[in-house]
Amino acid sequence: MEMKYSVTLSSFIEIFESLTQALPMLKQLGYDAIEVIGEDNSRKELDSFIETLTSYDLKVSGVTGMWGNFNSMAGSRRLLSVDIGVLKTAKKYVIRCIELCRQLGGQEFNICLFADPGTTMPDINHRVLSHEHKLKVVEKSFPILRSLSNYARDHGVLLLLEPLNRYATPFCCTAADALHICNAVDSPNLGILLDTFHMNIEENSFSHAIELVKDFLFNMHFADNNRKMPGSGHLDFRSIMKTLNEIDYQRYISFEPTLEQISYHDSLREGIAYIKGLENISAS
Ligand code: LER
Ligand code: MN
Repeated sequence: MEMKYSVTLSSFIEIFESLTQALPMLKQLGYDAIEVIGEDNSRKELDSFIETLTSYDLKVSGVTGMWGNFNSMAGSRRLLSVDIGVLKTAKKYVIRCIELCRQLGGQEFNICLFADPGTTMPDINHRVLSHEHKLKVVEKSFPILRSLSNYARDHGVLLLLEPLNRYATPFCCTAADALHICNAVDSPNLGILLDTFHMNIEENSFSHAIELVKDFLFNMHFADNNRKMPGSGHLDFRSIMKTLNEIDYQRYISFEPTLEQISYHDSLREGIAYIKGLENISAS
């Protein structure tokens, strides 16, 4: 199987090492690319960043959307908002990230669907919303997603819907939810990104979820159940890799762990080695 490996730069937020020190280490450990944080950079910063990456023979796989409560701006990026001003801000954000992705030579940008605060109560009883409730909230976004997908297509970038678990946002939580939205939007430029950390909470089965969306699956985020590198927790990456082989997945696997200063070199080394060891796990 022809797998390509990336790591999200958002994983390095707590790490005190300059990028120029971290990049050669990533290359040496077997990473092919990095996924860049979806925030503003000046043209000058971008140019020097691209130069540094190229010098280490690393690519940009894509741009990670900063949604939810990642930072103070992320909260206003709500594509399911009923407020026209907020919607405009969210659309502008997607457009900026598509442009950033194109400038960096990346392939994809992930979208997570957030609504206005108070739309749903934080659910301390761990319930999910009914299919009808989700549909009522998400269907307003279909024309927006269609026009953003067209914009992304014109820039050579794929827009990927990433289902998140119910505690982040309850409107698109499963592969089936994302598939429903993709079918309704009906744009060949809108695909799906599955994240094993969120899947662990929401899906009945890793294999069934991957198989269900195989024609739309253009990126995977890998983290274990504890949001550390694969192999540190109890997720069944054997079955995940086996299913990815079965569907002949040949896109990026982007590791998206929460790294800690004390252990991050070892984690990055052990995690990719563990997954590379499962690369040829038989589909039979
Ligand atoms: C957030 O939990 C996440 O998984 C990110 O990929 C969202 O951009
Ligand atoms: Mn993710």
